[in-house]
Amino acid sequence: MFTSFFIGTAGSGKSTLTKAYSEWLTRNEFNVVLVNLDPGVRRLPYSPDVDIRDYVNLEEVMDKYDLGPNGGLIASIDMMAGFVDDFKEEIEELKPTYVLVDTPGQLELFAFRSTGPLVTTAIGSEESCLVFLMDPLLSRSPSGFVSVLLLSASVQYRFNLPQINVLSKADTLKEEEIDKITEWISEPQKLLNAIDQEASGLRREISINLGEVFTSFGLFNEILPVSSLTFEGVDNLYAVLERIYTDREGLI
Ligand SMILES: Nc1nc2c(ncn2[C@@H]2O[C@H](COP(=O)(O)OP(=O)(O)O)[C@@H](O)[C@H]2O)c(=O)[nH]1
Ligand SMILES: [Mg+2]
Repeated sequence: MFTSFFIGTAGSGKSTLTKAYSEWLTRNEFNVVLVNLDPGVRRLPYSPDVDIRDYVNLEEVMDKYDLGPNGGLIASIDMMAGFVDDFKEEIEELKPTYVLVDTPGQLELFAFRSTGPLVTTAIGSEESCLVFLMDPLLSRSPSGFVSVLLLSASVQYRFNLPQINVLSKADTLKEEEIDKITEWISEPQKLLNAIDQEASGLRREISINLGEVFTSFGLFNEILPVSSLTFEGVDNLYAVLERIYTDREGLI
């Protein structure tokens, strides 16, 4: 069982990529289970096989504890922890080869509360990987891209699992923008040079020091431009995930 957790800021394209990747896997005759972990989502682009909303209902939580939407979401996510065993059982009964987990809309609710790491540990397998979606709009400018890398590093630090960085909605970027961003990853000095031109003072100093931090996180290894609309890069995503899963199996 190979588990991928799709994680990223609100609107970065997690649910849509979960759907696109499952379609790609199904087309290639793999056995896939789709898991929705967002208790507050009203409409999903796919129909989940396992759904947190069957266990925790946001509207009911809001009514029961007299909470607004934000408080209700936080409470719902915290409650999720109580159902991880049932959840795991439901997934395992379906005997999937691939498990795709769509995480809650707001990254911070999942990543920065205790539930996130608890759930990835409980329902993940030895072969688990995080797929971190980078917002294309923010990734276009050098300083915006540094912010995105910081967020990715923060998630990696929090979960301590193998992590792939995906440049999401690649179809919304011009080819030269994709080339520039991939170049920033393969040749970090170019990112630092671009920051040198864009930022000044303390922000510039900090960005340059961050270069070393990103290197130690392995963030300058690879970024995968992927579009759920055109399916560009989805085969690459599969190849990179396979490489990670195979490498891990080799370690066991
Ligand atoms: N053009 C384009 N739009 C996308 C892509 N992926 C997602 N979107 C759109 O971005 C919005 C947010 O996507 P969603 O998957 O709900 O984001 P989530 O909050 O991270 O789950 C929706 O309107 C999607 O249709 C993509 O690859 N290309
Ligand atoms: Mg979503």
